[in-house]
This record gives sequence, C-alpha cells and structure tokens, in this order.
Amino acid sequence: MPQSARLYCILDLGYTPEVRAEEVTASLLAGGADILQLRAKNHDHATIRRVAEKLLPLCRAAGVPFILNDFPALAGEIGADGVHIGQDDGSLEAARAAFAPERGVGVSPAAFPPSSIPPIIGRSTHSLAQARAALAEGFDYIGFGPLFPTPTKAGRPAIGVREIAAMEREVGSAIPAFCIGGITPATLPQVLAAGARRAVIVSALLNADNIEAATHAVKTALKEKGG
Ligand code: TZP
Ligand code: MG
Repeated sequence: MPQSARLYCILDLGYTPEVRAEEVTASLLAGGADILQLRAKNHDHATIRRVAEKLLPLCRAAGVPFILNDFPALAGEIGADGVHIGQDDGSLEAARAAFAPERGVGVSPAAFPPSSIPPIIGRSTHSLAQARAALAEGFDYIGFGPLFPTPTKAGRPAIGVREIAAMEREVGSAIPAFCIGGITPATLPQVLAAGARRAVIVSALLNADNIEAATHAVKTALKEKGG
C-alpha cells in the first residue's frame, strides 16, 4: 500500500452493473483513484472472478493496487494485490494464510503479475479502539467509519468525525487510514477539517454524472490537504 495513497475507490456492484464495471473503473482510475477495490456483496464467486478479470488489467496499467473485498482465498487465486476484511472476518494471520497458498492459480497471473508482494490486507474499523487494534495486529491499512449514515451500509451506526484527529495521530501516522462512510463532495471539507488525510468514497462517485470529473475533484481536495 503506497503511503502516498489518498483516495480509495470502490467499484461496488450494488451501484454499478457488471456491464458498466470496466467503463466506470476506467473513469475512477482516470480521475485519480489510488486504490481500487471490487466489492460484490451477494454475488457468486464466478461473477466476482469474471469482473476481477476485467478490472485487473486496467488497474495494472494504471499502477493502482487492486483489492478484493472479503474472500481472502479468492483474492489470492485471482491475482489481486490484496484483500479487505471486516471486524467479523477473522484475524490478519488467517487472511494471510488463506490468500497465499492459492497465489498464482486462477486468472492467468502471468498476464497480470501482482504489484504487491506480500499482499495488502486491510481492516474495517468502527472506533479508535478498533483502529488501534488493527495497527497492533499488523494490518497494512484501515478503513475508519462509517463517519455518516450511508445507503451503502444501511443501518450501520455512524461514528461521526470526533475521533478522526486522534486516530490519524495514533494510527494514520503509521499505516494509511482511510475515512469512509457518507463522504461526498459536500461532507469532505468537514472530514478534512476534522483531521482526515485519506478517504474512501463509494456512492458519491459511482452515482456522479461525470465520474472522472467527480473523482478528480475529490482527489484534488485530498492532495491539497497534504500531510
Ligand atoms: N464500510 C463502512 S461505510 C461503507 C463501507 C463499505 C460504505 C461507504 O460507502 P459510501 O457510499 O461512500 O458512503
Ligand atoms: Mg467484509
């Protein structure tokens, strides 16, 4: 995970149908996505594998790590650069073990050699305590949120922006920490003012009329924040 990464984008099949996955990913990458995750809740492994095969070469060409949400073993098989797991998805050690044995099998990894060895493994965190724990366990990066209520994770309580500064100081200074959840062009200034340096933005980009321009705008705001 490059330390310079600021904007983490997610191609979420809940928003973007498979037929548009490549076009939308190309727009996210052109707009400045530093990381690209494929998130496919309620889709079978065959679908995930098929979509990943389409997105991997785009990410490789852009020099952007490709992360699969959930399924460490499948992530390893398809030649992803890493996997993102939640609080209930087991330990870092278990995710690493599941990812590694299949590395090199599946989607012709020779055609898309992984850009990250060892794999990048990220954890969702929902509090400062969980962020500290993920750092201590050795995760490569964290997501921190949801900051605001979001239709992408309906029903998940929002944690607000209060803990961002402490989280950035204690955790974000050691590993990349991406604030997430309800971040839009309208809420981003408040998130940055609270001390955030990195963000994951899903629906506000996938639903934008001009995805590349919307992505470029938030990337510029994150870069200007610096730090
Ligand atoms: N994890 C915490 S909030 C969230 C995830 C995957 C959804 C973020 O999506 P959006 O649309 O940017 O609020
Ligand atoms: Mg998960």
